[in-house]
Formats: sequence, C-alpha cells, structure tokens
Amino acid sequence: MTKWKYRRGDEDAEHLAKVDKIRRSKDKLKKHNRDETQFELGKDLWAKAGEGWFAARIVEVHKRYAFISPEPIEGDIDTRDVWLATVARRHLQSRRGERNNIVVGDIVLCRPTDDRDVKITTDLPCCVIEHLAPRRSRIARRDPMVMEREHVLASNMDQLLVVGSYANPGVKWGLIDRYLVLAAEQEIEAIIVINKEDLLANESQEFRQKCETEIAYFRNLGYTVFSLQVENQTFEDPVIREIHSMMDHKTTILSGHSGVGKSSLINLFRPEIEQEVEENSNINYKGRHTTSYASMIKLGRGGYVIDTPGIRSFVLRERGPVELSYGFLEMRVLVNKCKFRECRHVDEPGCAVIQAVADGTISERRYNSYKGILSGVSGREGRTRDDSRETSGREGGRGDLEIDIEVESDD
Ligand SMILES: Nc1nc2c(ncn2[C@@H]2O[C@H](COP(=O)(O)OP(=O)(O)O)[C@@H](O)[C@H]2O)c(=O)[nH]1
Ligand SMILES: [Mg+2]
Ligand SMILES: [Zn+2]
Repeated sequence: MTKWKYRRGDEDAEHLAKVDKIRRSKDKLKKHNRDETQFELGKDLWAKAGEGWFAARIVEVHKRYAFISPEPIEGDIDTRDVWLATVARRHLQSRRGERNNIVVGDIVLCRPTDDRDVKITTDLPCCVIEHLAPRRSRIARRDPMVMEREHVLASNMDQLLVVGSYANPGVKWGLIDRYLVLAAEQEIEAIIVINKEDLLANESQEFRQKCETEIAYFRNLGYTVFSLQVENQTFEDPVIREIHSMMDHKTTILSGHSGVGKSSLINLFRPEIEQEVEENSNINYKGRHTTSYASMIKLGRGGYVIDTPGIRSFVLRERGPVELSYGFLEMRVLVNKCKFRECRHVDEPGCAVIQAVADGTISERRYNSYKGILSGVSGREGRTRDDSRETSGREGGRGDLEIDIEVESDD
C-alpha cells in the first residue's frame, strides 16, 4: 500500500532541492569523467590520446565485436567506411554488470591495432575502443534476461521516429505510447508515422474511425503524426519531403514493430546502405527475421538514422507514478492537481487524472496504457492474426548484445 503524502504547498523549496540534486549528480559525473582508467571519459579529455587514435561512432554492435565509422569532423561519418572494433580488455571487467557496454550511436575513442582479440577473418582495418563519451541521450528497455538491468538499445539520438502500420501488422498503439514515454524522458522529439494507408480500404468504418480518433488525440498532444502509404512513393512526394526535412541534420532512431515499412521509408532517403525490404513479412513469413542488428546509416539526402530490429513488445524499466506520468503529456500537466503528492492515479481519492478520464479529456486507452506500464506489462495488445507467437523462444537467449529476434508464424 502506498502511503499518501499531503502536499505541503512548499513548491519552491522542493524545486530548489531538485535542482540541487541534479547539480550534485552532474558534478559527480564530471569527476568520474576525469579518471582515465574509466571507460567513460568526457570528450574534452581525449586530447591526451595516443598517436593515431581517432574519434568514431558505433554503427553496429555484434556479440564479440562492433563496427565503427571514424568521425574526423564532429557529426560527420561515412557509414560505409567501417572498422572492426573491440572494447579494450581492461575495461571489460569493470563493465561486467552491464549487458552491453557499447551501443549503436555511441561516440568512442579508438586506437588502431593489428593485434585483434577476436579471431575472425576480415579485410577491415581493426581498432580497440579505449574510451566512451558520456551519452547525450539513450533509449533503453528492461533487460529481458535480468529484470533489474536495463538494456540500452541506442544512444546519442536527437529524435525518435516511431512507425506503425494500419494493417499487416495492425497498429499497436500501446507500443507507440511506450516509445513516446522514452522520448519524453530523454527530452528528444518524437514523430509518429502510420503507414500502409492503402490497406485502410479493406478495414471497417469503425476501425478507420478509431484510427482517426487516435491520430487526432496524438496531434492534440503536440506530436507530429504522418499518415501515409510509403509503397510506390518517391522522394518528390510532399509528405515524404516533409518527413525528411525533419530528419535532415539529425540522428533519428527509427522504431516500431517489424514489417511496418521502416526500411521502405529509409530507402526513399537514399541511404548509404540500401535497406532490405522484406517482401513477405506478413503472416506467411516464417522463422527468419528482417534486420537482426540495429545499425546507423547515413542518408544521402541528409541526416542519419538508427534502424532497429522490430520489437513486438517490450517492458520499460520500472518507473514510479510521478516519473511515468511525465511521459504522458496529458498527465504531466495534471499531476500537481491531484490531492496526494505521490498519487498513482489508480484509485486515490481526489485524483485529477481519474477525473480527466471520467470527463473524457484523457483517453481511456492512453490511461490503460499508463496503468499497464505502471504495473510492468509489455506493450503487446491481444493477439492478432500476424502476431500469434511469442518472441520468447529466442529472446536474448544467445547472450547477444542485441535485442530480440522476432519469429513470425503463419497460424
Ligand atoms: N500495402 C503496403 N505495404 C507496404 C507499404 N510500405 C511497405 N510495405 C510492405 O511492408 C513489408 C515490410 O516492409 P519493410 O520496409 O521491410 O518493413 P520494416 O520491417 O519495418 O523495415 C514489405 O513487404 C513492404 O513492401 C505500404 O505503404 N503499403
Ligand atoms: Mg527493416
Ligand atoms: Zn492522481
């Protein structure tokens, strides 16, 4: 049972305490970043780097090695120019508690080497990762293997673009909500794209109405939502251009269920590495997965994307009600209006959120999504035709650094 605390009305003192706490943690981080024996080291301290060492960006992470692209000028990499990299051995020990010590998007300091740790044959030049710059932003979920641990999916992105499709697979609104929570917490922009508009013609009037309502609701919250058909589209289409204009000069993490058309969308922006489009990612597609690894790709038309393997559902790290309601923009503005300061908005008396749901200003679906996340439920919504088997069998089971591989089934 939660103990309800009465608001003290002393908001200023509370605010100051919060600011002070943030300042102290920042100081701690600074101190930490000064210690060169640490893996994580502020970029301003890279000056002492050895000869030939260079800054780079992690573009793909595999189990025992990663691919990096040198970043001679900040913010400019050629994602076709890759080196094979491993983390310096002395750092592996200290980072053992983490599932993955480097992720796509990380900015690292590399030392060229001929002496590789991994025994693989490669033509690629090789290097050792000596330091990791503190992450500006990160997208993480709860580790499917170890509950208390976080699994960071990617870092240093400027914004998140979450893609869904009207059908095949149908929109998972709850999954979109979860991504929006992550973006809100990282204070990065979130854009929503709902694809396969052409398939709406086969859907019921009721379904179309529901989708329209959802989209209007998100727009009303201030999110940019695009509804479109990526297939048969070209870069000349105004909507496609508009999406691109939001991605130019930025690093965008692309997320969403597999099969929704993420790769098809990227391909319109002339990526340095053409993305594989799964012709048959629908119900007949069995056993294999689309893209198994997250990777960072430069777009020929400007900007970078981090394409992630589709995840059907994921569990967010546990969050308290205060923290979680921050990720729901419609609740964020109400939390100060609840009678109890640590109101969970579940069954507390005088709850402004519950009232808003009753008034219809907060959507019931979003509210249920909030409660689902609060109680640690994954984003999977019921079972649909193309969604009938769990990802579990192979989920993280191979001890991969990467995220789950989806298995599609045909029943
Ligand atoms: N009907 C329809 N299918 C599409 C559309 N866009 C992409 N697809 C198809 O959806 C499937 C999955 O696309 P893909 O780009 O690989 O999705 P990803 O897994 O999200 O990267 C492919 O068969 C595409 O041809 C669209 O606008 N309408
Ligand atoms: Mg893809
Ligand atoms: Zn409340």
